[in-house]
Amino acid sequence: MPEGTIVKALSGYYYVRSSDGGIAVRCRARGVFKKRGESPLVGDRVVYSETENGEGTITKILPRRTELIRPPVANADLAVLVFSVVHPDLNLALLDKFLVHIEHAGLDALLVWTKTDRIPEGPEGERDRRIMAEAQALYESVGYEVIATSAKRAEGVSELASRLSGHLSVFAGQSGVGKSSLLNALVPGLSLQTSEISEKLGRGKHTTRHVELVELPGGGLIADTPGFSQLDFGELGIEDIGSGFREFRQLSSGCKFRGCTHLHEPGCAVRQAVERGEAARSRYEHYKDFMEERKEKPRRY
Ligand SMILES: Nc1nc2c(ncn2[C@@H]2O[C@H](COP(=O)(O)OP(=O)(O)OP(=O)(O)O)[C@@H](O)[C@H]2O)c(=O)[nH]1
Ligand SMILES: [Mg+2]
Ligand SMILES: [Zn+2]
Repeated sequence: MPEGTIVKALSGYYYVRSSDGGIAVRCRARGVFKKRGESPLVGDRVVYSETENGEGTITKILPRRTELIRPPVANADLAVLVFSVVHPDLNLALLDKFLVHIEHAGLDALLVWTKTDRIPEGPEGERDRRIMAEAQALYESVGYEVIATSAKRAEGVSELASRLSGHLSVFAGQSGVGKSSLLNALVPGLSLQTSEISEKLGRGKHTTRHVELVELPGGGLIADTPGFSQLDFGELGIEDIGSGFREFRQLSSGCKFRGCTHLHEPGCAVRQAVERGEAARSRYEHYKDFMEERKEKPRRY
């Protein structure tokens, strides 16, 4: 039976591209997956059988290397967290939350700022430029790569293209930050739908409604995904939150107590580093908020 990769999921159908290329076959999933609580994801390697009408049935999902639930993509090795610097404003709490999920799922992360062209030139744009530069310095100090882009002016796009080459990446970010626009800039001839954000509400209109893999000219695949603004900790345990902060994970070997939550314990190396200005207070504040939120919403089973 043929093997292939799910390149798109839409309205209960999965579009599977066979290993030898060609157009994708529209497939249903076998009912047994649902019964087992499994669901095929874009990026999955699958075995399928062809039915007489030119469609197919997915019969088996091959083991996954990675799995992300939000956005739902299998086998990606790089998450591209897309954040606009303005319209909507940079949301670093949401960024840290994404990072916790990405670290837990074992993907590498790349941070991309978008819409740099929308910062006004001159003194009017000074504040936004400072916020952007400080955020870049902060996340680079933690060990993440950051690329600032403008899809409109095609700035940072070739740098991004070379970073993505050879990877299966997934774009993630709020609605309206410019994920689809960036993909259109990366792939000549591609025309994914995009739409203006609501200036009144300051957020996007959920234009992209499904997950789809796009081939990059320089090699590699990237998944465009629907934007979202809410993200909970779902299946993550309380200890996963601390380990989702790279610098805390490193520092925690210096905490006096094993299993230190970095909240109240004496001799906490994380809190000491924050006090000394060696770890970012903003990240620590988000950590505390997340711990609080996680306690209020117990684990989902
Ligand atoms: N000025 C400027 N506008 C941009 C840029 N990138 C995207 N936009 C605009 O931002 C709006 C939203 O862009 P989309 O690409 O639809 O955003 P998205 O992240 O795909 O949104 P969803 O599909 O809803 O998740 C559109 O009006 C784009 O033209 C940019 O670099 N500069
Ligand atoms: Mg989109
Ligand atoms: Zn500690």
